[in-house]
Amino acid sequence: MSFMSNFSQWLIKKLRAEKRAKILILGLDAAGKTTLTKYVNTGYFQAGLTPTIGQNIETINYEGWDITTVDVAGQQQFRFLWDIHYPGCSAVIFVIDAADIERLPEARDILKIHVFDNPLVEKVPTLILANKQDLPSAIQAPLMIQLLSLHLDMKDRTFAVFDCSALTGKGVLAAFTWLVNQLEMDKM
Ligand code: G3D
Ligand code: MG
Repeated sequence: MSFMSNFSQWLIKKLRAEKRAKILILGLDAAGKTTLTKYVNTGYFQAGLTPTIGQNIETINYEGWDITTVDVAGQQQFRFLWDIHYPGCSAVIFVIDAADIERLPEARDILKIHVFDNPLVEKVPTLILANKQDLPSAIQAPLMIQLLSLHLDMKDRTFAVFDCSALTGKGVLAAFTWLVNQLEMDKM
């Protein structure tokens, strides 16, 4: 059994033990949300997933684990619709394509609207993933924090930025370990 399969089983067990955790995965289209979700789910990379076009909501249900992925890009006029997902959410994961520097301002705008300025998630931990670290041009966490002004905007929030690759799996374990630990602490 591969390391990631072991990891997936460990994660599922851990979240089951914690009863139920609804985790929203937000981010621009093509950031890697579906790939990441499938990776965590199965323990391996899946190429050729159907690209997200327009409004896209995916829900993955495990016995004790409920992940809803929400693609928010280009949906400003429908923003009110996203609000139905936030209540009861235990954590937010915001996925960024760290190799797509051109879209960083857009990612920051969406992060601001849906996370920084969103009172519905102000108390939940936020995991920001600088995804696609397998690509040489990917920006790493310390610079990402500066470019997105996270050290200023998120100073009153529980958050962390992790480098990862949903393609190789590198960094995914560390990131989800942080998230699970936050969920456990919230239950104490
Ligand atoms: P989304 O769900 O956020 O819209 P997807 O994004 O999961 O559909 O991923 C968009 C594209 O990025 C996919 O490629 C996917 O394989 C790729 N991708 C996702 N994560 C990584 C990563 O960590 N590294 C690299 N190099 N690519 C990644 P295609 O070619 O199918 O569009
Ligand atoms: Mg998708």
